[in-house]
Amino acid sequence: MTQSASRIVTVGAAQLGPIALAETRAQVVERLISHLREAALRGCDLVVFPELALTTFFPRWFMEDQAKVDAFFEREMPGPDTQPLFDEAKRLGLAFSLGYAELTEDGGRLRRFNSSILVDKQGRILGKYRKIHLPGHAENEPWRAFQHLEKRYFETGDLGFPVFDGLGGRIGLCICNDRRWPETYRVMGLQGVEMVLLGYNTPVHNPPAPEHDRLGWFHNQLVMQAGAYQNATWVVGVAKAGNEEGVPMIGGTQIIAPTGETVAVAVTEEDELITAACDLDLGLSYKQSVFDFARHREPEHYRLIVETKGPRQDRPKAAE
Ligand code: CDT
Repeated sequence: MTQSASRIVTVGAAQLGPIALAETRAQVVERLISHLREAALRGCDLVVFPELALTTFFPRWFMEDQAKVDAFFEREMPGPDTQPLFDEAKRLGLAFSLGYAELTEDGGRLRRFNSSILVDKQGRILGKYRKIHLPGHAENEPWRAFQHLEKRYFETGDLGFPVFDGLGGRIGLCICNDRRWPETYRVMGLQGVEMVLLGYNTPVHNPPAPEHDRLGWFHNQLVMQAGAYQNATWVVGVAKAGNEEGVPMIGGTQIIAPTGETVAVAVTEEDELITAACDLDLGLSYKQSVFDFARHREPEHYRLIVETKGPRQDRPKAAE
């Protein structure tokens, strides 16, 4: 039997500890660059940074002054503060993914997204994703210990769940809350995704459902392992962790194989790089057997998934 060349992508999952409100972009970029240098020493091809990796997680505050909100957004990528990150990654021959708040002008209208980009080893932006599953709420809710105003500050992403050819494979992007939804992974799975890169900011405490608080770490691992196994893909989940401006956030940065097994996991809630050599062909046997979608999926019975947003009480027929 002839064997094809192996497709190993060595990944660095670059967990960040808290970013203080007072920290400047330049200071944060220095931390990201330290991760890049460590990743290069450890032989990485790709470094994955968290969601909204350039500032503190600002949706925890209600702000009426739009100028104050916009100060957390990037108007260009790379811009003056992020160019050094692109330059150093290129110098080191590293691809990377980065989450940031994107402010863009579209036909004279300002639009704001919670975005993530994939940058190749030459410093070119290969692809962009804009977060679709925005959690939280849109109005100030002062009863909460802290706010989660993603529904106020961002529009729903308009780029679908894209998969990009890069690093010798098929790479998908999603962001934080997306990881809890099986549709996220399946839409990428149907495009042959081989590695999903995602960053997150997950507070330990969920004000509307404090009974979930003790399960945050478990749910994080549960959903990413399920997404990996059920779609025969690597999943790289990267936290911004620790106590950020008085709000504790989970760590649990991990690299998960298409078997559903976690192969590397962070043990701190600080800046910490974990790495793994990921064989993109490891998912093949799953894609050709139990998860051979073309043979085994039954989409005519899944119509409710796209036809209905919330649960329906009228017991419709799944297929007609
Ligand atoms: N950033 C982000 O999407 N965080 C959410 C918190 C959910 S509770 C409002 C998450 O799913 O981790």
